[in-house]
Amino acid sequence: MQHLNVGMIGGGFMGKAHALAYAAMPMFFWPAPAIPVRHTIADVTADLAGDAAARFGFAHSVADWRRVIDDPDIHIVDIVTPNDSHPEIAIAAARAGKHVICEKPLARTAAEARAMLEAVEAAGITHMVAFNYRHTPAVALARQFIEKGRIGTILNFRGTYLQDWSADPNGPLSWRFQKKIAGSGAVGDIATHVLDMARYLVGEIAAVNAVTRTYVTERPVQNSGVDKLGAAQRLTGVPKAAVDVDDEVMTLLRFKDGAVGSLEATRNAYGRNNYLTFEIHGTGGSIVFNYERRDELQVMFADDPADRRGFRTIYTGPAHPFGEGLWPIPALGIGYGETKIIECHLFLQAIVQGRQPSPNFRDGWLTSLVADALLRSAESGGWIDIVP
Ligand code: NAI
Ligand code: SOE
Repeated sequence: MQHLNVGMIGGGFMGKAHALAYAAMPMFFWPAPAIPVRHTIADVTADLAGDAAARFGFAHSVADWRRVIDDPDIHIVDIVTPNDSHPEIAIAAARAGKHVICEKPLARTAAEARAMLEAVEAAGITHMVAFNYRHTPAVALARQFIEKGRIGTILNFRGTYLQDWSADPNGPLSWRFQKKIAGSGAVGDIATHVLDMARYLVGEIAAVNAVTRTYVTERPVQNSGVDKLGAAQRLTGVPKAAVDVDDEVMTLLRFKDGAVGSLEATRNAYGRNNYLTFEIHGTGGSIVFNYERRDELQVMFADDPADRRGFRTIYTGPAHPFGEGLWPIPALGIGYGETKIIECHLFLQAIVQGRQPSPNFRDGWLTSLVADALLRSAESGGWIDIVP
């Protein structure tokens, strides 16, 4: 069986999730398309990279990502760094002929994402953007119902992504609050996940009309060296610095095919944790999903007998998308890790078959175009058309 050597750049939260997926993917999907080998991990210092290698099972560690790109033994470059470094690393990796998977958002702006797309297309390598939530079996099942016409013509989409990890003003100033690193706040960080779902399930978005708000305009500065997300942390009695990104975005959506929609994304909604939801109504039924109950998909079909009308709950399992590789009984529990294992499987399958997986850098760029439009609409106070 073919072995593919992975060079990972970044040893933080997503480094952990992707490393877990490389280790576990062949245990779930067998025969695996190829065996991913955790070859080298890079971080910004030798200590951070060394720790990450020991923890995540990489054979080698380096303190400069360029050494991963220059290593002829590496086949895959996995970019799990903050958003500002995605373009430079991805473009260098593509030019060196490596296959590339890059975390979301693909870049800080659509212009950066476009340059990345051009580089990977010119290089002819396989590329993927890590919008993993669409790989939740219940979400893929929703798409199957839609593709089979089971809910008819889609009328509307209501999407939310609500979290509360940044509601406390004493939560630290991580890179996610700094425009020069993140590009934007809730827009790029979490609204893009909902936009990816909307594109996957309903189709291209033609126009948006958005408002954004920043509720906490300065935050305590961390001095630990390792940037903490801030979910469970409060820092008091230390200097503060400015937040220059949005905390929340709300928008109306117009889809190219005529459907309408709405999206709300905030990291300041006390009591909501990873409340990534959608509700879709069609001429033939409705579909409801909530990531906090991700084993379940609720469906209602208009042609159900009159005395049985109402939502039913389907528990995903072996009969559903990706079920052949996951657990043998429905509702044993799909986790965040499983979505990354499925993502890894789809990526390696595409590499071995010499084609592009979904979502790839084109999807990443199209989503960035909508994210840019949200920010421009919030500034101008009106509808913005999305023109690819
Ligand atoms: P993090 O802050 O936990 O980890 C980033 C790591 O990259 C740190 O170890 C940092 O030292 C390292 N790093 C920074 N610049 C580097 C460079 N130039 N070279 C090598 N290493 C470098 O960040 P996290 O949460 O892992 O986020 C990384 C990316 O993943 C972001 O783009 C974020 O938006 C995305 N993300 C996606 C998620 C998803 O559900 N798909 C979930 C969380 C993050
Ligand atoms: C923080 O909002 C965060 O880690 C995002 O960066 C991820 O993309 C999301 O999946 C979970 O929350």
